[in-house]
Amino acid sequence: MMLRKSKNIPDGQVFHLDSYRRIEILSEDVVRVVFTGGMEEDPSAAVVGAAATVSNLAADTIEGRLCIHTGKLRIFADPSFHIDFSAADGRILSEEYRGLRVPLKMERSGTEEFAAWEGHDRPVFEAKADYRFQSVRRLHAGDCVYGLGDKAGFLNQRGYAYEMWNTDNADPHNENFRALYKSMPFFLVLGDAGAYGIFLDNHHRTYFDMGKENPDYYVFGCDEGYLDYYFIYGPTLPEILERYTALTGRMPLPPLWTLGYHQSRWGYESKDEIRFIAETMRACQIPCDCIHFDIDYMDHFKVFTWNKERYRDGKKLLADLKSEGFKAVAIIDPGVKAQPGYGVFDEGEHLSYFAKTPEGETYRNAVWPGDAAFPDFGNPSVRAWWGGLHRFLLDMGIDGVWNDMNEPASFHGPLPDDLVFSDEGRRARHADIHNIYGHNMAKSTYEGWKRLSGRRPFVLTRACFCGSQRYTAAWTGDNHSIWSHLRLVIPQLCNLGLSGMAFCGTDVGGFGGDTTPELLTRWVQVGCFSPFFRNHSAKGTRNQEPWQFGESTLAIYRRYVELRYRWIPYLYDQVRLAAQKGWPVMRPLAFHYPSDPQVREINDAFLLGENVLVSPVLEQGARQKLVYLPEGIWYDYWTSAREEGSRWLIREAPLDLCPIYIKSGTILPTWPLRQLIDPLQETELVLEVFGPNASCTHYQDNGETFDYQNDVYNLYRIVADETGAFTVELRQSGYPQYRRVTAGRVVL
Ligand code: MIG
Repeated sequence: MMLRKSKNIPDGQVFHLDSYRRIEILSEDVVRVVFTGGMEEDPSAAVVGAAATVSNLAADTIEGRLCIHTGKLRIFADPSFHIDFSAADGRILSEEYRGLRVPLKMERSGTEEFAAWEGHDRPVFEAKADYRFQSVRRLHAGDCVYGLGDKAGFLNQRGYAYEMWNTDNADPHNENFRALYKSMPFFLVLGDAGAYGIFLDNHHRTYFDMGKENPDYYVFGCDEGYLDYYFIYGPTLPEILERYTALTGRMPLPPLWTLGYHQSRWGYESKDEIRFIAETMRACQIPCDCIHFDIDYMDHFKVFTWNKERYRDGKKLLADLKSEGFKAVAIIDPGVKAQPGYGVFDEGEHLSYFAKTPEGETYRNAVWPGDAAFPDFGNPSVRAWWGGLHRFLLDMGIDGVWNDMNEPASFHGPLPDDLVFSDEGRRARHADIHNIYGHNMAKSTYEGWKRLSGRRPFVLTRACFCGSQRYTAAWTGDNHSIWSHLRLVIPQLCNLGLSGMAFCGTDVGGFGGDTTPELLTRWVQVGCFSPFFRNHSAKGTRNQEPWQFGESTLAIYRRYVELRYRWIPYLYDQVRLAAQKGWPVMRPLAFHYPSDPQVREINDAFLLGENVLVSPVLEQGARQKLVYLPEGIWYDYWTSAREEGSRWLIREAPLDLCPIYIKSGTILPTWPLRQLIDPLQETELVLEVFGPNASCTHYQDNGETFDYQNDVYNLYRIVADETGAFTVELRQSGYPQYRRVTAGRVVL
């Protein structure tokens, strides 16, 4: 047995229950529980944080029960290895369920074969015998469960069962899906005693039943790997996020242009189409910073090549786009066309960098280029090699990289479990590293790009694991142009944000199927507030660029993209908080109003930062919206009407209106309207002041380099009085300052 204790942990903070079980006290609020069953410990893909010294630690054993006090938490371990947690004042936070799992005997009468005969899916009966390692923990009345990555459905995941196994499933995503592209085995429980989080650091296949099999408890567990989890106390959700991301890392500041509007489609099949999109975007005056290049730009879908026919003169195309102010993001899939004579394949073969069958042959499966080999991203040398291949894209004039198909997906059946990969120098089976394949690919891309360019990289990924926020933004994959998928946007992005993935978005307008003008309109009203903002759609579906549905749709679309562009400084401030504290940009109301039971299950509204509440219309034909305002005073963004909180109200919401409320006491920093983001041009900050004694902290830098790490940035503290008159204080100055700070609007 090999012990991999947490970084810097003093011996006195490690409690061995027996030779296979230990508890590590990482800080006053964070506790790690490791039950290896004698297995060798895996390297963690997620954890980068180290332990702190806990000065007021005390432990005693009473009647065989170990009790550890940290000052904030009490941790108990009984002789049957039940682990319980309570707050320092004795309130129980989370305790192990005593007794056997008792799946509810839900009646399932009728012969399912008959239904299957007509083509109905057989229901998956999750109730399964105990996992090899598991923790069964009590659910208390009123507990809500959040997090768990990109799982489809509602904000509160209580009552559903999930699996962590990165899965590309093209069927319309629904709340009954057990797995999707991402594995983020971290959840938060918000209950009456406060909130806590649990991160199961196991990148094998894992299971989470959040009270489906029995409403009295939840279960998380695994049959492969072992139990290694972190209990993270709050009691508030922001504190949990801060501690969870201290452990697994935070998003780095992205290039500022990536917060702009992105236009994409699979596929723009030629350079002429791309040029047309760029020209029309400017002609229609839709602010836009980036065009995505999907797989058609490649030569026969070979990664790190260029299609010299349909995308002839690629360098010129990209240079022309640049001169019009567009950035370009290119897609890269993991599958390398298995074709002798193709440099990337030959080199990977020569270096033995591809996954092997147990017999030692390079494994092949079909993806877009046909037969392909799969790089072994768990090997640091493979990551360095792959990262270096991006030199090709950089030299062409590409600005960012979009990683797709990295679950990994394959056309001829799934990759067999026993394929040979590696996990940081150790031999591993595909089943062992499947869930971190996308994570390691994004890591390789981020690190390669950073090394090659010296600037902030932009990576976008479909598959990921906990900790991937250190390298990449994420989008939610192949949604459809259906209203239920518009309704999915808020809970899915809020839960991704609560899982540490602050920089995320959905395909605006829907990827599969034909969108409608009304759906697209309502989608952009949500999309313009999502951290990553891209309109993307699939081949063969109706085109959904903003101008496709005539003048009136275009006018509304433009209005919301323009709002986004004016709000870039505010948005960037929220992104900086994500980089500093791990707080999501798009937050459920419960994040800031946890003691208001009304908000714990709000699926149709969210907070952008702390003080902007967005409550979009998500139903076809609806022209009113039922809005809940939490405690305090709020201002209607459009009419400046002052509204009392702690109540529901009905807001008129014609097709061109998305209800937005700003909390009293807020200053929104904005920029004048532009067609693209260029921080070097911004010499004026325009403030929108809501309510008396409002304030904000605003951050400014060049939006492109890592110079901010050497204090090349400004931090403004802006405070208004009861009349709205404001003063600006510079807390840090290391970058050319705004020449003017003006009040564009004062609402009292
Ligand atoms: O199976 O590259 O989710 O965004 O346009 C299709 C083509 C493969 C799936 C991605 C989608 C992308 C598409 N890809």
